[in-house]
Amino acid sequence: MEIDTEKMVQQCMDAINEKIKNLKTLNIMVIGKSGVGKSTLINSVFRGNFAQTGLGRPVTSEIRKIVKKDCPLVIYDTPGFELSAGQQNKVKGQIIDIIQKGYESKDINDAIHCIWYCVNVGGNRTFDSSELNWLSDFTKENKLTKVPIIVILTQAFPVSKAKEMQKLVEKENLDIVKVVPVLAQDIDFDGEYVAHSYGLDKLIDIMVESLPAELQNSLQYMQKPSVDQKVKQSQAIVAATVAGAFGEGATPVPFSDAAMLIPTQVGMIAGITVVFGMDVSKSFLTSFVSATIGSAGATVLGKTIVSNLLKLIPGVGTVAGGVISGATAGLLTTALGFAYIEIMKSVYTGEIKKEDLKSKDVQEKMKNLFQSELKKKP
Ligand SMILES: Nc1nc2c(ncn2[C@@H]2O[C@H](COP(=O)(O)OP(=O)(O)OP(=O)(O)O)[C@@H](O)[C@H]2O)c(=O)[nH]1
Ligand SMILES: [Mg+2]
Repeated sequence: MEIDTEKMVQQCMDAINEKIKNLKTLNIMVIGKSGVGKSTLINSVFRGNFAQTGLGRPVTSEIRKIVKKDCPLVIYDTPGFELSAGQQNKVKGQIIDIIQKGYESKDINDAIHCIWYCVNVGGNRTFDSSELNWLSDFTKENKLTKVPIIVILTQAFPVSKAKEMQKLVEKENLDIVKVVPVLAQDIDFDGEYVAHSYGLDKLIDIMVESLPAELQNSLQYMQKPSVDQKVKQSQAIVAATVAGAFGEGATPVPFSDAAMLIPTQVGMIAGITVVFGMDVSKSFLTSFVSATIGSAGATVLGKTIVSNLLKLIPGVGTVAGGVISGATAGLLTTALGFAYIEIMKSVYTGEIKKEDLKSKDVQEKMKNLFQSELKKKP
């Protein structure tokens, strides 16, 4: 069984598209008074300028559903949310209705998975207790449906005021997941002073903790601020791949059939690419594959390449019996996964430009990354 670089890269591209298509839809309900910064927050957390794709489709008089084609994210926005006495209960009822319907559908793609309840910290606005009362009533109605509620203190500057408000909300002991202060965008005070955005990565941490396993990839695919969570989820993919394919009881792979490892590795690389939400081209993937497990045009994981690679793994240098054990195959796959995560991270943070992947420097870097991972003792 043989496979060449080009074929492997094509398989990666196909797997990436397939995985994106199969992502479950993450549904978030964003609640908060007009002007608190809901749209700004949504656009800072998720790629694709969600809150700017028009006003969304009105679901009720107060609630709009923002959908983007081929995107595993739906935002329910409440642009007209005011807390005038008459309106309070009406909107609450409408929101509960939507949650209830999703809950009853038993379809994960239709359920509301998370509520962002946004309260503005603002410069000199005073804290409005009616917001807390509304939230307190709402949590009671959410008793059965148990949608995780995150209270987000928006435009959280000055920090001291945000902290004060955080304590105030926490004191209420509401049935919520967390209170998190967030400044979604920098505030520039006439060039004299810049308050830097903060808290978005913390919000992602809380989301990761609150969402079920089936939605973690969708969240990572869409979220922008936390590269740490992308890395974490990618590492989990590597671990699951290796445990699944080469774990306890795995049959050794005959040396001549080293290409049998490829489909597993293709799935893993595709999974990591999706988590980073990055558009990768064939040439990008070709650069990575040739620098690590193959060389351009050559057969990937051909006998020679494998035996050369195996020499790098401590204690495996002399392969007996012409087979690759499950442990060795796992090691090879882990090294490949970790090297790919490093590259994705570097590209994501702008440390390396996508176009530079073909350059000699970066090729060398990838090769070294992979080989130093191989040399790590399990
Ligand atoms: N610098 C800075 N400005 C913000 C931030 N959040 C909101 N703003 C500003 O506050 C104003 C209102 O923000 P929006 O995001 O439109 O508020 P909204 O809650 O979506 O308002 P509605 O759609 O009317 O309900 C805009 O001028 C934003 O630029 C932030 O984190 N940093
Ligand atoms: Mg808005």
